Amino acid sequence: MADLNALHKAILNGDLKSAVAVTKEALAEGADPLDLVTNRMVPAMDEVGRRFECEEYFVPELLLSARAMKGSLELIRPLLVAQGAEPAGRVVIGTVKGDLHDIGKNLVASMLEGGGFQVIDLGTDVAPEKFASAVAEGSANIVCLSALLTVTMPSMKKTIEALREAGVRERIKVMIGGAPVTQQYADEIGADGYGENATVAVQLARRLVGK
Ligand code: B12
Repeated sequence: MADLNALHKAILNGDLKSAVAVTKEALAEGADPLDLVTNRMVPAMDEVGRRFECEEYFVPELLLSARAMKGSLELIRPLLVAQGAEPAGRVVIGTVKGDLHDIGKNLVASMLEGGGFQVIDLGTDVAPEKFASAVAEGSANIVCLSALLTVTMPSMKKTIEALREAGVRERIKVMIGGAPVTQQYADEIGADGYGENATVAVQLARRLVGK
C-alpha cells in the first residue's frame, strides 16, 4: 500500500523523486486523483507557505516543493481531465501580469478540462491586453484570472478594464481566484465570480454559463 503521508512529506521536503514514486504507486492501487490533490498535496503546499512565512523556508525550498508538486500533478492531470464528460464552454485562463505562480492555475485548468470545458492556457505573467486579444480572436465565454500575490491583484482589475476597452467584456464571464483573492475583491473590481479552489471553480464556471 502506498504511504500517502509520504506524499505529503515528499512535497514538504521538495523531494521530486519520492513524490512521483508515491503518486505512481497510489494511482496504480486505484487512489482517487482528486483526493490525492485535495487531501495530501494542497495541504503540503499550505504548510510550505506557512514555513516560508515564518522564515523556516526560503525561495529555494519553495521552488523544490513546487517542483515536487508539479511532478505529481503531471501524473494526476490526465486522470482529472479524463473524469470529464460533455463540452460545457470555452475558457481562457492565465496568471495575471507580474505573477509567476502557476500551480493553482494549472490545477484549475485541469479541473475545468475534466469538467468538460475547452481550455486555452495563456501561462503566467499575462498582460491585460493579451487576455483581451485572446478573447477577441477566439470564442471563449469565460476568462479565468489567477493571482497569488497581493501586489499583482490590481492586474486583475486592469485585465477587466482591458476586456472592456476591447469591447468583449459583455460577452464573457470573468472568474478570479488565488490565495489572497476574496469574493469581496471580486465584487469590488466587477468580476462575475470568485472561486476558492479548483472544485469550486468548475461549479462556478458551470453556473456562469448556465450548465
Ligand atoms: C510555490 C510558491 C512559489 C513558487 C511558485 C512556483 C510555481 N510554478 O507556481 C515560487 C518559488 C516561484 C514563488 C515565488 C514567489 N513567491 Co510564492 N508561494 C508559493 C506557495 C508556497 C505555494 C503556492 C501554491 O502553489 N499553492 C498550491 C496551489 C494548489 O494553491 P493556489 O495557488 O492557492 O491555488 C488554488 C486556489 O487559490 C484556487 N485558484 C487559484 N487560481 C485560481 C483562479 C481562478 C479563476 C479560480 C476560480 C480559483 C483559483 O484554486 C487553486 C487550486 O485549489 C505560496 C504560499 C501559499 N500557501 O499560497 C507562496 C506565496 C504565494 N508566495 C509569496 C511570495 C512573497 C513570493 C515571492 C515574492 C518571493 C520572493 N521574495 O521572491 C515570489 C514572487 C514571484 C512572482 N513574481 O510571482 C507569498 C505571497 C504573499 C502575498 N500575499 O503577496 C506567499 C503567500 C508565501 C507567504 N506566505 O509569504 N512562490
